[in-house]
Amino acid sequence: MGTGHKDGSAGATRQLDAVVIGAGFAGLCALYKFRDVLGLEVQVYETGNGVGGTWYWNRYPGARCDSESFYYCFSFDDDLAQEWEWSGKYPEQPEIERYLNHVADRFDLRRDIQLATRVTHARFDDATNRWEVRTEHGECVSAQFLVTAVGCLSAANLPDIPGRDSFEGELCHTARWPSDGIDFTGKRVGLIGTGSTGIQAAPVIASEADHLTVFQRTPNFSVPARHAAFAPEDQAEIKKDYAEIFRLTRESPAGFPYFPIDRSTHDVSADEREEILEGLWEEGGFKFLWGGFNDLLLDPAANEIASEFVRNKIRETVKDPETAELLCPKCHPYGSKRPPIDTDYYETFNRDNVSLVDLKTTPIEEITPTGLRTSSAEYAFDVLVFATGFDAMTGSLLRIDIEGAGGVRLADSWAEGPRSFLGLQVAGFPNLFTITGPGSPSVLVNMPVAIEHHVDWIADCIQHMQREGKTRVETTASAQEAWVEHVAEVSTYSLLGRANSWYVGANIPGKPRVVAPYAGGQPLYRERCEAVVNSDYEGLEFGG
Ligand code: N01
Repeated sequence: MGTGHKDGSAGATRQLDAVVIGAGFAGLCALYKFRDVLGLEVQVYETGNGVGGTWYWNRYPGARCDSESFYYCFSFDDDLAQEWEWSGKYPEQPEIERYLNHVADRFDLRRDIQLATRVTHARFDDATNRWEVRTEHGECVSAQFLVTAVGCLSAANLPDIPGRDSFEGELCHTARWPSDGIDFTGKRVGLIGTGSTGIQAAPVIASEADHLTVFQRTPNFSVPARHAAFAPEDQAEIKKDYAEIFRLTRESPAGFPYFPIDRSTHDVSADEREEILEGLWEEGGFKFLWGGFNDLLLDPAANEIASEFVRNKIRETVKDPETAELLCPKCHPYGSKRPPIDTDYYETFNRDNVSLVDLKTTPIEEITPTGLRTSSAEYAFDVLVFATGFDAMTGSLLRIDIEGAGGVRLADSWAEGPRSFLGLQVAGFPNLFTITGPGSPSVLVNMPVAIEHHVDWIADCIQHMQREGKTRVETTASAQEAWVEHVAEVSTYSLLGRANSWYVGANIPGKPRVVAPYAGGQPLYRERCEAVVNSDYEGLEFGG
């Protein structure tokens, strides 16, 4: 389809079929599918100096996957799945980055990826039905389709704490970790944040530093990962069953190769319940969330039983009862904040060189040149680590100035919170597709599974347009409205919106409170996406 030149030289604007923003899991998958399967001319722009997205940026100590390696990967190519060897259940960041680099090489993707290039603007031209895309380097290209593969958790949130820039030691956000690392030996370290990242980082920092002080605003429920290396026979077993494993990931509620058990918490006796919860705890990982009782995220009373089970595990593990109580979440249901899984997180608080500060009772007042001052004490640090998360779901999209039909800006369209059709298209923004956009299950599903589903759906839609000779596709305002209402309604049945979490934008001051991911589960979502295709794309309008 494409007619453009690739050298970016002066003269006619380069004409592309698609621009993809981002070269993480989503961008790599999209490039492969659009270029090698559909035959489109595609340019990928990536801000980082390497491919990998999340797995390029998040190099903090302890960074590792918390879904199991053998299904936190691509399923689109059998040979790829058979060839790649994972070292164990939960690989560390460098291994996943190596995997994504292998994918880039294996499918010769690099020639169409421009690294170290941030897309700053994208403007839709109504007259030509094309996007004009500009980069930080002043390049401008024209593309029929704009596909965002920017990640749900990539716009780092560095809270504007008074005095932050006066700190004279080393200050670093976990999602912008220096590539040569930080040497904690002999250092006094302050760690702000106890989400999945802080919980992964704390044990590793504590094992290296002179002293680690963890600043906790909200305690979190964490379940042990129970990481283990794979033996050769484990890999062989997995590979024998790969087709079935991938099928289950596509059919299960959250993209894992298992389902919740078909009983509710109240269907079983107290003893049996304890036995089941104990079994899930011993097995470790996300099964505690997605493979347990089927009412865990629906029924507050059922949830409280699981929550108390985890609290008791914390009390058993942490020797100092006061610290243990501070670590026990009491103000939100288990799973309403994205629960971490960990390796020795609670055990870390039994070390002599680790202390915990409760920011609920003693909030941070300022960062000083030498450390940090709370309402009750002053702390001196050599290194301050911000594990303070992300402007999730919308941040990475809204940091690009996206202007749709009639000059409407995405930031204005979403001023009251994100609005989309299926999390894939936005009314008023023709030919824009948002991979794992807000309004889709995205972060509530094992991400590579959610990504491959979206890339396939978008590719099918583009093929449909090619067949019909159409150059423009846009969701209708009414289809979008109905979907936004459905997403909001479904979220009322789930406990997911109950906490002040990034799921609802509560971690970013001033952000509208909206449950951004679709909480109806993967099967229902896929059914809706398929129904759109089968109804000749009801909810979308084609033109050109
Ligand atoms: O970020 P978070 P994260 N003052 O937002 C605290 C994925 N992930 O980077 O809870 C003091 O969860 C904040 O406190 P509170 C995963 O989906 C995956 O840890 O808002 N504290 C919280 O404790 C995860 O959910 C992997 O009260 C402040 C913490 O900082 C998502 O990324 C690994 C503060 C932020 O927690 C985000 O996790 C890691 C302030 N001003 C992450 N602002 C995998 O392995 C924020 N906090 C796949």
